[in-house]
Amino acid sequence: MLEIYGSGRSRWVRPLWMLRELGVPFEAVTVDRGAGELDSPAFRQLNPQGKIPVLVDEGRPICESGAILLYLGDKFPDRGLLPPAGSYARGVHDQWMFTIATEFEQPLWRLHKQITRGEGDEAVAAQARRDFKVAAAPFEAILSGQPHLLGEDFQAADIMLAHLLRWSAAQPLLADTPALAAYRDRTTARLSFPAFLYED
Ligand SMILES: N[C@@H](CCC(=O)N[C@@H](CS)C(=O)NCC(=O)O)C(=O)O
Repeated sequence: MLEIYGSGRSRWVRPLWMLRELGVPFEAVTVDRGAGELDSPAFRQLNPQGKIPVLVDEGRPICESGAILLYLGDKFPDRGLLPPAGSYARGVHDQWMFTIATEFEQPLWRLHKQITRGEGDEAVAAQARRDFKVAAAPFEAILSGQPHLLGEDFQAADIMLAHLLRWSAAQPLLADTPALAAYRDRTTARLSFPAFLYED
C-alpha cells in the first residue's frame, strides 16, 4: 500500500493530487505539525530532514515532492502522467520539473513566507518580485500557446507548477501573467485537485 504523509496546503498537495490523478489506491496520513510530529523519532526515520511530504511504498520512504511525482509517474506508466523514460519529451518534462523546483518556487516561497509569517523585509520582497518576473516569463510564453507545459497532455510537472500558483504570494503577481492565471484556474478545476483542502 502506498501512504502519503503530510497536511494542509503544504507541498503534500502535489503527491496527493498526483495519486488522485493516477487513480491508484493509497492512504493519506495526516501529520500534526503543530504538535511537533515532524520532530518525532518515528517521523525522522522516514525523513531525517523532518519535512513533508513523504511517500511510503511498502514501508520504504521517498522524500522531496518532485522526486515523489517522478517515482509515481514511472511506477504507473500506463496512466500517462510522464513521458517514457529516455524519450526527448521526458527530458523536456524533467527540465521544467527542475526549473520549477529550483528557479520558480524560490521567489514565491520568499514572498509566501513574508505574507504568512512576516519573515523578511521589503527589500527581500522586492527582489523576490523581480525574480518571479524573470522566472515566470518562459512559462507565460509557453502557456500562451498551449494548455499544458508539454502541449495537450496534463503531466506531473503541471501538478508541480499549478500547486505553486495557488500560493498566496502568486495571486497579486499573476495579474501580470494572464496565461499563467488562466492555467492555474484550468488545472485546479480538475476533479483530481484536492480542492477540499482550500475550503476555508
Ligand atoms: N523541497 C521539499 C520541501 C519540503 C518542505 O519544506 N516542506 C515543508 C512544508 S511545505 C515542511 O515540512 N516544513 C517543516 C515544518 O513545517 O516544520 C519538497 O518539495 O518536498
